[in-house]
Amino acid sequence: MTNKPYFARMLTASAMAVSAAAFAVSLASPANAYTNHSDNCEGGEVCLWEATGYAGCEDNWGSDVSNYSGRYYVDCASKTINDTVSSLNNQASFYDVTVYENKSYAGAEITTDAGSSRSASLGVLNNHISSHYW
Ligand SMILES: [Ca+2]
Ligand SMILES: [Ca+2]
Repeated sequence: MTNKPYFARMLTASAMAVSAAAFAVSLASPANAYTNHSDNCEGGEVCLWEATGYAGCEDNWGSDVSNYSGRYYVDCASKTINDTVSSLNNQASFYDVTVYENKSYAGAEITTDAGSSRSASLGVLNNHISSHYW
């Protein structure tokens, strides 16, 4: 996998964003660069991996997803996201993201701060996440 959340990569991306945007893009909309369910784990997204340590199948979302059922990893078309996520990375600059045990943001929950990740610390939610909310 090439989508590991190195802090160096994040810093580089931030520096590039500042210089490239030249403040033309509103800083009040930090999440507007994401692309849901794309090939890459990008800024403004929560990136989900099927295995611990940011390994295995991966998917990425910049918006809320109320039900993982029926959704599949972008690079593993036959692998369902529901109840299989074991690590994640919050690539947002400002927003915390909360993952939930059940669909519709219900059940046990764990919040991950902006710019933080969980390599193997999802606890009871390991292989049980079914929705996430920004
Ligand atoms: Ca898993
Ligand atoms: Ca679940």
